[in-house]
Amino acid sequence: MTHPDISIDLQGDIAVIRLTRGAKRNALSDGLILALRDAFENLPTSVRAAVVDGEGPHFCAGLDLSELQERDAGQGVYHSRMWHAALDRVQNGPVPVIAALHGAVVGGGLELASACHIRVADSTTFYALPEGSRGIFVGGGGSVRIPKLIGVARMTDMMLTGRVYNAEDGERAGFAQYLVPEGTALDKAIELAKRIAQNAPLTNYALMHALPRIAEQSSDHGFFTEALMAGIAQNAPEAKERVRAFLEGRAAKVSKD
Ligand code: 1HE
Repeated sequence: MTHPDISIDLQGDIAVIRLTRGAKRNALSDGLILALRDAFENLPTSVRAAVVDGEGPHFCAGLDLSELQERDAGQGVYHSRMWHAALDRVQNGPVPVIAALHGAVVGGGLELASACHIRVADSTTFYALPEGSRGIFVGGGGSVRIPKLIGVARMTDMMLTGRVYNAEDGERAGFAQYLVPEGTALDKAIELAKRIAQNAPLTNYALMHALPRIAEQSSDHGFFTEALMAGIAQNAPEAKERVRAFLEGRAAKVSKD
């Protein structure tokens, strides 16, 4: 059973998960957040990579402000933890996830985008954290994930001053890894997902689960974890076959084109 504000389109080994609440700028109600969690928890095992996009002129307007009723402190904590659990399923779910961005990527929408592994933005994209001017704070993991993309200083500035980054400045600042012409973010994201789906599953697993942890370890621990992950990955039969294929001239060379 899917939620009316979400659709899941299986295209071979790719899943395109779309927010379909365009009339409300894909504002994330509690129901929609839980539906996102369920979608990532229940992806068919045949899926090897996923794309998240949003219907209509904007990727996502963030938290559904109409649901922001009077909560006491405890309820606020539980609400934030619900978002954390859902976006953890995006970041640490079964497969790499690519966000296809356009229009507003603001507040909780930016928190969702930052839980994905790659972000592709079209030229209409803009980024903001209006929490600062709404008198609230991020609650969907933004204070952990967004500084990893753009740094603490930029995030502080955005929240203190309401600064909005356009697509070009946003790409330079580190929000997105790809900047593409208007209307082409989804196509580019699907192209990348198809490429990612061809990787050895253990390589994708290492990039999702080992790399972020290594990046937070001390150098000494990081080198050791890296060595363990390298040993495990190269021991897989698929890795041996891929190396053999290159040595026998059956695999593509690295090319700059
Ligand atoms: C909404 C929301 C929403 C639109 N919650 N209903 N996020 C924000 O502070 C961003 C608020 N939204 C906006 O600034 C603008 O809507 C947009 C720049 C995203 C888009 O503007 P526009 O002119 O294309 O659309 P609109 O006319 O403003 O909105 C269309 C409808 O969507 C309208 O409802 P309608 O019934 O009058 O048609 C809007 O009320 C509705 N809508 N955004 C509820 N966010 C885990 S903590 C995370 C904390 C946060 O995310 S705080 C940031 C919240």
